[in-house]
Amino acid sequence: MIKVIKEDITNLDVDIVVNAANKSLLGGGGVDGAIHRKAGRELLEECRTLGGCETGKAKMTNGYNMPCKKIIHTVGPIYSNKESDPVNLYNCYFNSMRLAWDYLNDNHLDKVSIAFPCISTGIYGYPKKEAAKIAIKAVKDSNYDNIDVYFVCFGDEDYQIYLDLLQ
Ligand code: AR6
Repeated sequence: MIKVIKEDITNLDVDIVVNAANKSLLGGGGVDGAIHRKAGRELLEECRTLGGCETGKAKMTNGYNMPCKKIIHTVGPIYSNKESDPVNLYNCYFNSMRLAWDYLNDNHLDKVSIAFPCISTGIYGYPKKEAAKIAIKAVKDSNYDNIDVYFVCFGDEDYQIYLDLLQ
C-alpha cells in the first residue's frame, strides 16, 4: 500500500518515520530539527554512537518521544545536478525500505508502516517533481508486500505532485 498524506511527520502514529538527516546525524533544521525536538535528547545521544552516515545510506534508531517506534535516518544528496544525485536519492528510499524489511523480519511482525518526508527537497534543493518520481520508483522497486508506505508532504505543492504521479 502506498498513500500520500499532508501532515507534520512528527505527529504520525506509524511504526517507522524516516528522517532527512545530514551526514553527522546530529540534528539540523527542517524535518530533522522537528524530529529531534520532538524525540528529545535521548535521540541525540543514540545518534552520537552511530558515527555519522554516508549520503544515500540509512541507519535506524529508537523513536523515543516520537509517536513512532523507530526512526530511520537517511542522508539525501545536496542537489547539484550531478549524475550521482538521482542515484543517491534513490538509495535513500531503497535502503530505508530495506531497513524496514529487516525490522519486520527481526521482530517477526506481519506488517510495518513507514512514513517518508520529501527527502532533499527542502534545504538540500532537489527539484520537487524529479525527487517525487525517484521516491515512488524506489519504493515500488522495493516491492515489499507487507510494508505500508506513506509519502508525507508538508506543503500543497508536494502533495499535488505526489497525487498526480500516483494516479
Ligand atoms: N513534517 C513533514 N515534512 C516536513 C517537516 C515536518 N515536520 N518539516 C519539513 N518538512 P528538509 P533536506 C519537509 O529541509 O532538503 C536539515 O538541516 C520540507 O517541507 O527538512 O533533505 C538536515 O540536518 C521538505 O519538503 O530536508 C540536513 O542538513 C522536506 O521535509 C538538511 O536539512 C525535506 O526538507 C537536509 O535537507
